[in-house]
Amino acid sequence: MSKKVALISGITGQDGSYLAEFLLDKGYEVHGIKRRSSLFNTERVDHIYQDRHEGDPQFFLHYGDLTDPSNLTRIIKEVQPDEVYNLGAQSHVAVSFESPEYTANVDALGTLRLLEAIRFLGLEKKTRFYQASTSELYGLVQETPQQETTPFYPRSPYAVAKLYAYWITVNYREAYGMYACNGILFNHESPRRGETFVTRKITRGLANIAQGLERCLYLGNMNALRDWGHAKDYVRMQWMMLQQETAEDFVIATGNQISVRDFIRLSAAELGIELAFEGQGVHETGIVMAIQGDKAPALNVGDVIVKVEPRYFRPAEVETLLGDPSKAKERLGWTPEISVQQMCAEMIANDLDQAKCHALLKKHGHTVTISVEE
Ligand code: NDP
Ligand code: GDR
Repeated sequence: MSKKVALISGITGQDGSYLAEFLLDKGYEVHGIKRRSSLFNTERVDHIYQDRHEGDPQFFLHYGDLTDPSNLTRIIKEVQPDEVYNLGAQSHVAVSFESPEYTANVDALGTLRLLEAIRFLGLEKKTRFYQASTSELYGLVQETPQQETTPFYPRSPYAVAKLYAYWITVNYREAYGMYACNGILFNHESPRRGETFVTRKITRGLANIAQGLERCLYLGNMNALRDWGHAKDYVRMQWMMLQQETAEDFVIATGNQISVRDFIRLSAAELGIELAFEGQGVHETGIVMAIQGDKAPALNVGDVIVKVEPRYFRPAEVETLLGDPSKAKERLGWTPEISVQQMCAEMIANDLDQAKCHALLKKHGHTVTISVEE
């Protein structure tokens, strides 16, 4: 049987990199769309990139952008993919309030452009399509836990754009008989998570503070509740969804929920720090109560290392999300294998290694700049 060919938009992102590894392990030829950038932006996939001039490469990158329809059509024509995974997006909810039109262009119309390119090229019976839908669609939740039938109520320009993408995917399935489906994924994280999402901001920030590279972590709403899973578990499910007889939409979640504040406590505990929270709202702080071990040499008991900063509050917040993954479990046999505690430990270990490297460089007189702008 000939090799399957997959095309991934958003290959340079968290999920794109894990999915590429997963598909290559399954014997796929993997193509990805990357954006032109003034700096290298392939850090997450560099380790799987092979020199095209050597060996038998199975991994290919194409310059492209979800805002550019002719470019997308050309890539799909060239690649003739069996499976398209649309993971590319302006994926930051807070940023979508700053750039709503761009977010709509990429996240909503970008999805339409890919679907239309497949149809225009006459590939609608060959190419299967996965859309990266999101728990943000539930926004102001109408039912808990959220499942495939729960009504949507998006609360940000990002979520509204993703609502369009969700329905246009359903529409192409119904109108043209395409194998097109939505994975409604709840938050998933990893050491490759972008530095400005809250979990990574916390693990990276606390590791830097423990090593004396930063003084304090500034956060927004610490009461927000999320159902956090590991990206590796979730990309496996993205693939499973495209291997069924008929295309269907699935909720992917762990079925457990913790608050941002709990995630801070978990992360601090991994660093041997006991944190207590005092005050309320914008006056809430996290104070070091005890330190065990030698992972946080730069800290003293009594240090204030977490503060609320109102500029991180969102114009409209999603306070709570909790998914019900029963359909995925029953129909596809999928269960998440990595707990939030294990994931947090992995993220802290990764960020502590980096912080230690930076601290060592600093000790030896090198200039170390830590980017903290979010
Ligand atoms: P990331 O932000 O890590 O990655 C987004 C990817 O999209 C990057 O490769 C980025 O490129 C690319 N991209 C951004 N804009 C464009 C554009 N105009 N044209 C082409 N590519 C573009 O996201 P994740 O990996 O975390 O998420 C993957 C998808 O899943 C996204 O669509 C996200 O909205 C969705 N999702 C994510 C969840 C999560 O918890 N992680 C949960 C539910 C849905 P570059 O590297 O150049 O910036
Ligand atoms: P989210 O993830 O908005 O759920 O979207 P994020 O990690 O950005 O926020 C989660 C919750 O934490 C609160 N929060 C903060 N968030 C950030 N980024 N920075 C802060 O300083 C901060 N302080 C508190 C937020 O208000 C929010 O309630 C992610 C993205 O990956 C989307 O693309 C995806 O669709 C959804 O998850 C599911």
